[in-house]
Amino acid sequence: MFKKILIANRGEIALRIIRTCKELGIPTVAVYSEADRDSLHVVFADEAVCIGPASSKESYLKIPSIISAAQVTGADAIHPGYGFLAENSEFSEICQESGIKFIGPSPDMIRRMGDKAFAKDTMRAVGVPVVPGSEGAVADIKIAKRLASEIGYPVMLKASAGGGGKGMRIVHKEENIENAFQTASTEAAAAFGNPELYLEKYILNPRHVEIQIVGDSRGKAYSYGERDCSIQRRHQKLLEEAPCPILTPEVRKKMSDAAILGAESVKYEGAGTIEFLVDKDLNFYFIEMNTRIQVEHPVTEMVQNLDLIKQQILVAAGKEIENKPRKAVGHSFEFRINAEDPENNFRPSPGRIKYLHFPGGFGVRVDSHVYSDYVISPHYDSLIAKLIVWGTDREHAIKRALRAFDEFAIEGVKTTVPYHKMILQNEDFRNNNYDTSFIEKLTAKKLEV
Ligand code: MV4
Repeated sequence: MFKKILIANRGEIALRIIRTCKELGIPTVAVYSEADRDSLHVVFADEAVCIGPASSKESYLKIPSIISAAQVTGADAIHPGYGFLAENSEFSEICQESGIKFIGPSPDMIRRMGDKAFAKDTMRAVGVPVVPGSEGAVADIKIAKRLASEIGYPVMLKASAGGGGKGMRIVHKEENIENAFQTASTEAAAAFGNPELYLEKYILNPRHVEIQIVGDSRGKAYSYGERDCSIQRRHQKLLEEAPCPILTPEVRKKMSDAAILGAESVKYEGAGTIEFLVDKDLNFYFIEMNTRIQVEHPVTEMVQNLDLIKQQILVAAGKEIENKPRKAVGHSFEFRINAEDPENNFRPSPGRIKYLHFPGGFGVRVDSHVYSDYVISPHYDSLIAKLIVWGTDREHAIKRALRAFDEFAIEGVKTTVPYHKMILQNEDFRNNNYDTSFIEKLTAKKLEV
């Protein structure tokens, strides 16, 4: 097992990883920027190294500083968390070259799954259902036009190096595809250094359902079930739930088996997420694979009674996975509490927390790094806490979530707590009658005078 693990991250996920390392008896090293001097992950870690000024580019993204911190403290493994360098193949490579175990997939795997067109081709080749569209990237506008007319409008243009909604364009009719192709590839080149686009049939108002996978070091992959992440605002997930309330046992099994097939076909190692779109007839289509632990991993932990960070560390240390998957028990939600003002277009609301009280009680978990008097920095993303609840079924989990939100007190900054309470009281949401257009429709309704 590892002698010492450095956590190359901050905020709630750094705390989350430190907690599991402590329970495993593994000493931890935190890295922090000058703006995070008073952050809890610095306090809870056994050692802490300041790696630079507030800006992420000069600190949490600065590979030489992070590698040096690991070397001077004698850390023999690095956990990247999510965001920052978690899916940076160069970082994974430099860890390998420095003799430090990167707790995640190989550089080659990160690169392959990071090319969304290539990832699709890989999945299609082994029979995982994918969205109908181009084979790989589309070379030019002429081919795009021909393909689109074969598939039928609307179609979607996506950047091969994009993902997570970045570099996507919906094209409703042929007269718009030329302009869309030009602008999307220019944007992709600017944003990702790669202009390549691929084309897909546009799936109308899908659900966004992802499968949690863990691949062991012997090429076997396990599925820990699905999460429904359809409640998104501008591709930012607001809340997630497990299990997905519209899947039948048959579709659930087929989707899980497809995810395992895809992961084993590339001998995937570590925690990964296979993203699908589900249409109104419960057909599912692979769209992307993420090679990191995700923000929403706790809802899977709650219904599987599993520590996913522990599984990641065990696999990276070449040990057998601890828990084999089981049928999900009960129902879980995660609500992302952001320091943003829902009354002001979700504008960030950094500042000092004047008063804070977190909810508790059976089936209530709060993953957060903030505390009373903590100053929320404007330098990083606005996620300040995740409220995770578990109930015996979806209705019970909703009731418990509302009870928990009533206990939630946070003063001094605006947060998305009121927005979550509004969603939980929405009839369509409570009746499980929603898809990825839910927030858009909710916003439109609110704007109606
Ligand atoms: C799609 C889609 C419909 N048709 N692809 C890809 C990245 C992921 N975060 C969202 N993605 C989607 N890909 C095809 N062919 C719908 C989504 C989608 C979505 C798209 C626009 C606005 C919000 C969305 C929320 C979830 C899924």
